[in-house]
Amino acid sequence: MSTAARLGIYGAGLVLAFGGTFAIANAVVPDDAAATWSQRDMADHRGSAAGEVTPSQSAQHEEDDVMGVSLARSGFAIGPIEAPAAAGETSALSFQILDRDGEPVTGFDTAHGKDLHLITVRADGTEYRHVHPELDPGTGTWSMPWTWDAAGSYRVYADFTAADGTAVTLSRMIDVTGDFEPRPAAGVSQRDSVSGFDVTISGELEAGGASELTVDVTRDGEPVTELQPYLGAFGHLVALRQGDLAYLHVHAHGDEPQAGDLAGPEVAFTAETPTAGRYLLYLDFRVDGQVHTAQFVLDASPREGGAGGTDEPAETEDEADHDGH
Ligand SMILES: [Cu+2]
Repeated sequence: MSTAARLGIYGAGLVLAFGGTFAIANAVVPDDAAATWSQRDMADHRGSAAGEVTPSQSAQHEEDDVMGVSLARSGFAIGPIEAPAAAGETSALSFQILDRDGEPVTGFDTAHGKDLHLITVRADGTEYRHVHPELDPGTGTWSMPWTWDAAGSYRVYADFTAADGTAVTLSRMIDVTGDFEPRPAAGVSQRDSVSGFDVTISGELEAGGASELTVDVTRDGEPVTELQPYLGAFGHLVALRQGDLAYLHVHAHGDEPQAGDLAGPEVAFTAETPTAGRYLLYLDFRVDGQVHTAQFVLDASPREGGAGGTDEPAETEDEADHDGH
């Protein structure tokens, strides 16, 4: 038995012997010992959850510094979100971005054509929305009319660039009451059909680096070449990590298009994928002034898996029937 484990039992004995609270145990245990225990606990939890850890699983355990899973970062915080409590009710959705002093922030920098991008998604990856609330510059309150279409737990992201140029994505969870029907986890999907458009995404996500992704838009089997600029590009792609809904950096290729420019049928992006695992992707694109959203699900391969070897992982059925480009 390790010293730390013996100390642990000794600590537990103290609690029993003195009938004390956890606060007493903490008070008599040196801080460094407590730190050792919590590290050991974390290691135990990983081991028991994953069993024998394979290289590909260990890639998923790599520490990463992702955006969008915290309500505070880089000196900013997203305050409580006011929103309709139940599905189908209409009122305002509103919140403030707060600075280190807890004061509402009233000055922002424009990025992708807007001062703040609001993304909402249900915990199961459905009910995605990407919208742009209005700022009341007097109070720092962002708001817009709002109705939830379905009950459940949602993550609400605020993606903005502060006046000092810091790009931040903060989020909060919010529960919406009503009849809740969770959807089963989505499988890998590289195609979507929305409003008569067929959209395909190609490219391989690789953990720990930047991956090139290309979307291809057709309508009735014909390439769509009338993609209009939307949010500073010919499409806006958001990627969320399944499991914690971390928010990834995705950049559109090319210079910012001007009004009146058209493009298509292909649009290229670079996505930074922190870990192996499954990712949910949402593409907003605009044709004839209408914005449509296509959804995809991709798996990121572990970094080690592709290094140097020629043995590619076996193709899934979905990939096998997907003609090369
Ligand atoms: Cu936006």
